[in-house]
Amino acid sequence: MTAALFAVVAAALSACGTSAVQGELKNGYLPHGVTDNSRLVTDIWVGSWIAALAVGALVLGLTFWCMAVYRKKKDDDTLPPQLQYNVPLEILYTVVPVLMVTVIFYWTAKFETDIYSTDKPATNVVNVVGKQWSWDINYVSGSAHTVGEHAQMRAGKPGVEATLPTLYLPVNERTEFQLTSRDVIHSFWVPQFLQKLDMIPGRVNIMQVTPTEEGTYKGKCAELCGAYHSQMLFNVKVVSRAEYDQYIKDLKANGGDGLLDNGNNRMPIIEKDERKLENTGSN
Ligand SMILES: [Cu+2]
Repeated sequence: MTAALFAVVAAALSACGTSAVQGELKNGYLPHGVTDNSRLVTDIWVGSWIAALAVGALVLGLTFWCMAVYRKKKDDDTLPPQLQYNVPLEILYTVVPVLMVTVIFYWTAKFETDIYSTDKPATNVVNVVGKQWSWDINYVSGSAHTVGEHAQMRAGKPGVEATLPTLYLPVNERTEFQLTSRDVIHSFWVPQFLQKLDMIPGRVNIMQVTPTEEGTYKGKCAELCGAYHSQMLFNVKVVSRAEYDQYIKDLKANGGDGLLDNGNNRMPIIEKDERKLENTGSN
């Protein structure tokens, strides 16, 4: 049964042609990932689904098989063999799920450690600051900043998207995001990065990412943070190093010189975490 299911899934996956819809099935309907972590995230996502579907098919298959084979027959009032209080069976019921959870836990912990590792040196450091209901961006490495304004979506009127705060990133360079909040808990989420991290008042959370494809992507707050949470949006532009340097230069010439102070946050950053921002000089 399991082997048959794997064959079906494998056939479905390998049959993926150029069609966009089938391509999405191949990624387990995740958005197309655009960082060096995307392959890993997609693999654990698809692998988990295959394992879950295999277990589901096995359990449902055995259930229906029992219902069909051991159904009550006409004029047969004898009870089938009763299997309750069967110790070996009960041990099996316990050991198998524990093994399954252990495997899921092991791989999740291993992948998560890899994906959120901050061991490699980053060539670009950005302090993204969440606030009700927009984003301030401190380009620490370039010593420049932008101040986000709460977007008025006005029931889907066109053109608003272009007014959203835009985070620029150089392509194929490791960027370290130092995530802070001015007020309540927010969450820094670029869906196509396939990973996100909370922004906690008083804390500095760190996530490193290497965007591998130039383009414009959507960013959102992923933590319900008040009345206009749904309008807490931003754009991400992944550009060449030259374009990035030009952008920072323009920013500095147009009032965005230097960094915004995290000392203005409603809750000061706790001492232990201050060191994470120290090298940035933004405090
Ligand atoms: Cu928020």
